[in-house]
Order: sequence, then C-alpha cells, then structure tokens
Amino acid sequence: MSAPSTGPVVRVPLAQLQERLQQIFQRHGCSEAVAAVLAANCASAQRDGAHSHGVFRMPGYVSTLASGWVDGAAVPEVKDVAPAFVRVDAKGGFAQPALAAARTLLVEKARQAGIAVLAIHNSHHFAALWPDVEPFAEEGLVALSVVNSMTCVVPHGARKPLFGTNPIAFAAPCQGLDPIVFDMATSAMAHGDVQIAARQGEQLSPGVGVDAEGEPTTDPKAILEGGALLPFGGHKGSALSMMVELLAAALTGGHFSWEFDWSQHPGAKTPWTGQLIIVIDPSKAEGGRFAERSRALVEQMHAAGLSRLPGERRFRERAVSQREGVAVSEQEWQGLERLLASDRPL
Ligand code: NDP
Ligand code: PYC
Repeated sequence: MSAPSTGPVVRVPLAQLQERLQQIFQRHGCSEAVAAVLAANCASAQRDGAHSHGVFRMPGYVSTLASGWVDGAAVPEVKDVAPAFVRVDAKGGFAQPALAAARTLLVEKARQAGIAVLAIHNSHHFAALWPDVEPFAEEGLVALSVVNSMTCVVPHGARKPLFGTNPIAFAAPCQGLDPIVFDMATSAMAHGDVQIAARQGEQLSPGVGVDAEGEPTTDPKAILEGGALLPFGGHKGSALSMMVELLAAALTGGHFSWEFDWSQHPGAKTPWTGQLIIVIDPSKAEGGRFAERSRALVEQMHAAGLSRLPGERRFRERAVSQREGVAVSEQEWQGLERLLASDRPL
C-alpha cells in the first residue's frame, strides 16, 4: 500500500468528505442511490488510509462515467435462484449497489442455510474489496469475496498478461476485538499502487513487474506503459488469481479480465467483470464458538511474536480519522473541488 500523495494535508470530517463525493458522483451521472453507495465506499477507504482506492480514484470514476462505459444510474436486478444462491445482474452499473440490493436476502439465506452465495455479473468494481466483506463480520458472519479486474498480470510461466489484479477479501468476527479482515490483490502490487508510485517518482521492489519487452523492471512507468505486473508468490499467487477468474467471472456469468473491450470509450477505467461473495453463519458450526476461537487464534499469534494483524493498520487509521478528521492532501481536495465545479472530466 503506497503512502498518500506528498504535500500539505487537510483533515475533513467523514460526513463532509462523503457528502462532497456524493455530489461529484451525482454531478457526473450517478443516480442519488448509486452516488450514496459509492461515496460511502470511497470515503471509508480514505478514512482507513486505503489510499489506492480512496479519493485518488475519483478522477477515474468521473472519466469513466463521462465515457459512457458504465451506467451510473443502473438499477440492479436481484434473482433468488436457490435456497443458498442469489444472482444479481448489475445492468452495466457498479458492483456495490448490486451488493446493497441483494444484501438482506443474502444474509437471510446465510442464516437459514448456514451458507449463501451472491454472484454478481455485468458489474464494474473500481474499489477496495474489504468494505464489501467487513460489515458481515460485524454482524457475526464470515465472508469471502473475489473480484476480477482488467488484463495486466502475466500468469506464472506465461509470456503475456492475461489475469487482472484479482483481489481476495476475507472477514471474520473475533470476540471482543475488531473483526479479522484481510484484503489483497493476487498481483505482486495493486495497479493503483503502481500508479501512485509512478506519480511520486518512486521505484518498485524487484519481482513486481515486467516492461513492454517482458524484461524485469522496477520502474512503475514501464509497467504501466506496455509492461505488466506479476502475480505475488510465483505459481501460488498465480493459482489464486486463476481461481478468482473462475469464481468471479465463469461462475457469475461476468467477463473474464481480458474479455471486455473498452477501446471505444476513451477515459474508461473501471473493469467490467463480476464478483462473488460467500457468506457463512458460524453459529451453525461445531460448538457455535467461532468468534471465541478466532480470539484464541489471534492471542496465540501475538504470543508467537506477531506485531500486526491484517486489517489492524486500517482500524488504527480509522480511529485517528474519527478523532481528527479524514486526511486528504490539499492537492486532492482541490481536485475534488474542480471535479464538482466541472461537468466534464479534468
Ligand atoms: P496490501 O498488500 O497493502 O495489503 C494486503 C493485506 O495485508 C491487507 O489486509 C493488509 O492489512 C495486510 N498487510 C499489509 N502489510 C502487512 C504486514 N506487514 N503485516 C500484516 N498484515 C499486513 O494490499 P494490496 O496492495 O494487495 O491491495 C490494495 C487494495 O487494492 C485492496 O483493498 C484491494 O481490494 C484493492 N484492489 C482492488 C481491485 C479491484 O478490482 N477492485 C483489484 C486489485 C486490488 P491493512 O489493510 O491493515 O494494511
Ligand atoms: O488497484 O489493481 C487495482 C485495481 C484494479 C481495479 C480497481 N483497482
């Protein structure tokens, strides 16, 4: 995860940031309902210091909306297809409003059957994945989600990019503590972090990507301009990325990361793919003591010397934002003002 852009920072109350983002989404073609969901998502990423998917993403959302690639006013269609399976056609809109539309039914099914699957297709996901799973853990459920993105990752052992950066997010309740949450791209680095590194003139670690000739590079610009990323962990990350393609696209009816053509929509940035969410009710499991057992695991990890659990940095940043306001660079705050004032992408 890259640092926020350098320079002076303003601290803004979360509600004010969210309202500003909602106004921008509405100004650039989203319905009020869609704008509210996306603004809450993007503001919470900024609040938690998830900078590659916070305010940094707003110009990309706006240019995509202007390009006609995504329908910011789409009304998702929810289908109750089986006792533990819900399908949503996002109708060419964003994935988060599709999840919001199906959420009550999904939770009802998970509580009844012990497990339920939500398969979203015809959807665009341009955000961090943890906001999609963390709320389930807050209500005592376990959730796993995968989403595929756009071709920019060379499968292990291959020569050309095919997979997306394909993140996996997981959330589980933990007795008396914040939920256990991890959310990670299956590429060595998220595409957003490569963009931030390029903008800040930083070099990357070896093993992250290749240039246009397929040669290893540490230059983020070489990765972005004709090069590609590599999976994390060699063949292991590559297998997980393949799994994400299967679950998020093949199983949902969405596009694989290489199956959509946005070339006729200059400015389009949001991958048109699919998303799968699996929700489990752990009260049905042996002993019904899942959250207690999670806590025991965390305690043992700390006893073994662990100093940082996945998700912990975000919860720490969240606490600071709640006390002091959400940090936004002055440059990005001014950028938001320009997006609000303009009726075209900047
Ligand atoms: P990171 O590598 O920054 O972090 C991955 C996970 O590991 C997080 O849960 C993080 O917790 C945890 N973590 C990081 N460092 C440590 C450490 N030293 N010790 C313990 N835990 C650690 O994330 P990525 O760069 O892989 O992904 C960034 C974001 O990009 C994600 O939110 C992802 O969903 C998003 N993304 C979205 C895509 C899309 O198509 N919509 C595509 C690809 C990525 P913490 O959060 O607390 O730092
Ligand atoms: O950071 O890899 C990424 C990404 C792709 C789509 C949205 N974010």
